[in-house]
Amino acid sequence: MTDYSSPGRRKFIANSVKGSLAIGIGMHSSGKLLQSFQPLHQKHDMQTGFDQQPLPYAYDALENIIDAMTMEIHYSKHAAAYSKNLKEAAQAESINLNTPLEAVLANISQYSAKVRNNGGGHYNHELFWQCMRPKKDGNAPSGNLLLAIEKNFGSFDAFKKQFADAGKSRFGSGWAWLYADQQNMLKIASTANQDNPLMNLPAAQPGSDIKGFPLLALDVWEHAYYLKYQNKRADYIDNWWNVVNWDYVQIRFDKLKG
Ligand code: MN3
Repeated sequence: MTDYSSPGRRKFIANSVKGSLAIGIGMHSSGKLLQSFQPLHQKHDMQTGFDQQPLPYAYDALENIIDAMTMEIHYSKHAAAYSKNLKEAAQAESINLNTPLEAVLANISQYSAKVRNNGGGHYNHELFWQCMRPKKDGNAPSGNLLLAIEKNFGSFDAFKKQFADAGKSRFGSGWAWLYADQQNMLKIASTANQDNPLMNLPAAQPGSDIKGFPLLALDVWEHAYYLKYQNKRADYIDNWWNVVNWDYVQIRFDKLKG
């Protein structure tokens, strides 16, 4: 039960309101100019906490696209470490653990590399698990999401090719994204390391132009596929389409209207 009357909670709400106003006039509370950044974290029922949530299926549920051992190590070691390290960094940098993680990411340039790497790492993996489900024949989006994909990318196949290319061409470790930009246009991009489209990266940094609300996330770090696919990242991506949870992507897409 959330205690809205507690001093800490009131302070958080006051700071949130102050933050929203600051964003509204294009200024950060420190007085630094922001690049017309929208308060994306206000999509309230999509907010992410700092704790790792249970995996929504068993480790072997995505066989034979992603093997059980990869899922177990990925979830219980790699992803668990991002959450643990994020909480450590948050304490060290006086970040209120009741803050939605999206709000921290939207102001990531204020924080350390540890918050950026682990905050992104935790957020991205929480999203990634939800973006998958057991293999389904003819797996594809439908309805208004499919129409939007066709409108933005020409066809579902053209979208898949462009998205897969983003993942395949990411040098080193990173992610491929389908996201909605600040005009709610669908875009595809790849980010390095654990960066994501929610982050307000300084203009000079790679990926600073990728800003919006993430709809679909693909982890292309080697730890996501190496046990089964070794150096064949392209095969991992091609197979991954079979386990994409389009119902979940649709839920996120529907939030754009609100
Ligand atoms: Mn990973």
